[in-house]
Amino acid sequence: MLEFYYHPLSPLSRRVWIALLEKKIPFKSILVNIQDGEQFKPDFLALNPFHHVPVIVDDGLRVIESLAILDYLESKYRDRPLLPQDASQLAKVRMAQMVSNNELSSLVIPLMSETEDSPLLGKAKRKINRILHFFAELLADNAYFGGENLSLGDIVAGNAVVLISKLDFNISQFEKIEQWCDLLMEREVWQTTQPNDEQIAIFKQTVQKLVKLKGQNQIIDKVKQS
Ligand SMILES: N[C@@H](CCC(=O)N[C@@H](CS)C(=O)NCC(=O)O)C(=O)O
Repeated sequence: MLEFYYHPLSPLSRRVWIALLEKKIPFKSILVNIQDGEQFKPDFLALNPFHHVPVIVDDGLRVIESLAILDYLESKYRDRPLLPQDASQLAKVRMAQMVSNNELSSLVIPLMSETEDSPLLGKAKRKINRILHFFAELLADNAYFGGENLSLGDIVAGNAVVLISKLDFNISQFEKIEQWCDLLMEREVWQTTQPNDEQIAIFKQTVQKLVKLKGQNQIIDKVKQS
């Protein structure tokens, strides 16, 4: 059976977790306790030398990198497709996925670690505004990025936007985005995988600790490039 190495509070693990459940692929989950540094143990490093979750092992094939895993699952398990066939719908799904991955994901860190008066926090929030405007335009009158059906674009972007809405960022000024988040959260799979407020508070503390440990430089660089 497919093995899924994950941590429930890892947003990038949740991308894969949601896809596995939405596609109803049978899998065995294996918790990697990244809060206790389990990802640095030799057994796990043999699976992913870059010490990140998620990882899957399927039919003897090891796959790392959440986006590569999502493509693999989509290509191998054809039932309940999460990518549209139509070229323009596919372009929208991929744009949502890539903008979320390349522009939005890193902004979750300043939201969790910076104080209210921090210029970095202000900059991150302004960029999140731009991204949510773009997502609202991309969704237009559709329920999801790819039309009427859930897609990988919704899984990758939705996972980040729902998390942001639970942090210090009010999405209510974006009516379309709020409706789309509500639609996602009506799905059973999203309710199963969504961390509760207490878990989000723990995640926030962990991120703050990591930021202190690694220093601010990496975050500053990422937000400055934005
Ligand atoms: N590019 C990777 C990044 C994965 C990643 O950064 N995972 C985090 C959790 S969200 C992690 O494992 N952190 C622990 C560590 O890096 O030591 C992917 O998309 O899968």
